[in-house]
Amino acid sequence: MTTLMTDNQSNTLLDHQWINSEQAAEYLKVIKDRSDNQLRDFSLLFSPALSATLVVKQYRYKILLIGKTGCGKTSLIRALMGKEFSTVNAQPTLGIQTTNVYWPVRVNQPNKPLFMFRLDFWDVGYTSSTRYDYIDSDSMDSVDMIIFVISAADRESFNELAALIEEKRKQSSTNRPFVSLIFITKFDQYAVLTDSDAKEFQARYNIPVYLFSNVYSNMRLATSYLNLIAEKLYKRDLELSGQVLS
Ligand SMILES: Nc1nc2c(ncn2[C@@H]2O[C@H](COP(=O)(O)OP(=O)(O)OP(=O)(O)O)[C@@H](O)[C@H]2O)c(=O)[nH]1
Ligand SMILES: [Mg+2]
Repeated sequence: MTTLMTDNQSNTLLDHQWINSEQAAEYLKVIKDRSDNQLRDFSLLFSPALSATLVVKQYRYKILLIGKTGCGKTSLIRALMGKEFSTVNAQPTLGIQTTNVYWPVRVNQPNKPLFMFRLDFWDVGYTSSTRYDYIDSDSMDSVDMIIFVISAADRESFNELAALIEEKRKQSSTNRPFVSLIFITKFDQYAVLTDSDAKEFQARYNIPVYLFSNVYSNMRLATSYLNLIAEKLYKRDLELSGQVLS
C-alpha cells in the first residue's frame, strides 16, 4: 500500500488536474514511451520533439537521491517514471546514474501559462558515494531538490536523518537552498517505521515525508508524485525570486 501524506493541497500553485486534460495528453504523447504507459528517459543529449504549437518555456531541475545501499533509490526513480517494479538486474548502482524526464505543468494563474519541467534525477550509488569524495561534492553542486530515501526497516537511518539533512544544507549554497523531501520505502515489507514516526518528523521539521512502496508503481501514482515534486520546485523558484513568502 502506498500512502500519500498530503501537505496542504487546497491552494496549489500548479493546476494538478490539468495533466488529465486533452491539452496535456498532447504533451504526454511526446514524453512517454510509445508502447508502455511510462515516461521516457531522454538522457542528456535528447529532448522531446514538440511541434510548434506545443513549444513552451522549459525549466531544468537537478534532483539528487540520497540513502543507504539497497534502500530503493533506483527503484524509486523507476516508480516515478511509472515503470513497473522489477527485481531483474537489481544491482547496486555504480557511480552516478542520471535519468532525465520531462513533466509538463500548468500554473494556477489567470493566464494559465504552461511550462515544461525537465527533471534530472541523480542516482548516486551508495557504495560509490562513500568511496569517492568528489562524487559527493559533484552531486551537491547546484542541486534543486534532495530526496532522502530510507527503508521502512531501517530505524537507525531514520534517527540520523535530521543530522544528515543539516549536514547537506551546510554543504549547499545558501542563496539557493534545495527543497527536501523524504521517501520511506519498502512499506510492503516488514516495516519498523510507522505512520506516526513519519507524521512526527514532518510536523517537527516541516519536511514532507511520504510512505511509499516501489512495488505497486504505475503511471497514475507517478503522476501525483511528479505533480507534487513540480509544485515544490516551482514554489521554491517563486520564493527565491521574492514572489511568494516562504
Ligand atoms: N519489497 C520491496 N522491495 C524493494 C522496494 N524498493 C526496492 N526494493 C528492492 O530492494 C533492492 C534494492 O533496491 P535499489 O532500488 O536497487 O536500491 P538502491 O538504493 O538503488 O541501492 P544502491 O544502488 O546500492 O545505492 C532491490 O532488489 C529492489 O528490488 C520496495 O519498496 N519494496
Ligand atoms: Mg541504486
